Amino acid sequence: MCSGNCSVLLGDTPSPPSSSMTSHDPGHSVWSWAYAQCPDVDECSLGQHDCHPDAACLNTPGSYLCACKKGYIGDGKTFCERTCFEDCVHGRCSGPPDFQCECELGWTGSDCQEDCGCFGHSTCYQGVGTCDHCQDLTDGKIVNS
Ligand SMILES: [Ca+2]
Repeated sequence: MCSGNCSVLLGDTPSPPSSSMTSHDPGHSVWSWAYAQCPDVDECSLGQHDCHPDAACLNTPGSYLCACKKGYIGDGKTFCERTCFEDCVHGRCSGPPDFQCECELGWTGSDCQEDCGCFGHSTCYQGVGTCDHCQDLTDGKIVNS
């Protein structure tokens, strides 16, 4: 880990040229590379990360990120706890043991993103457009959709 200007010596020579050390000088051999920043280390592929076993490692310039895998939530390093696999858009996660989305009234689908088509007045466990329960004078299939 280094900060600021970073030079990496490539040639094994006791006395590199005094001033010009870039690789673009014609006729000169390459003594070193000078980087405004250190070349990035891919901590992920090198296994030099401390991501949680249930997290994915994402290499970034100068660092890396840890993100819990889909279906887990946490900081990616110290903990990744299981949650619903889907984001419950119009609902909430049931938690253990099932970790299924529990949809708000009128929404369905594994991620509660499908509108039942019941104007928010009914569940539709038999499918979109079939309102299960009579609430606020809605029942049965929608005829004008
Ligand atoms: Ca990196």
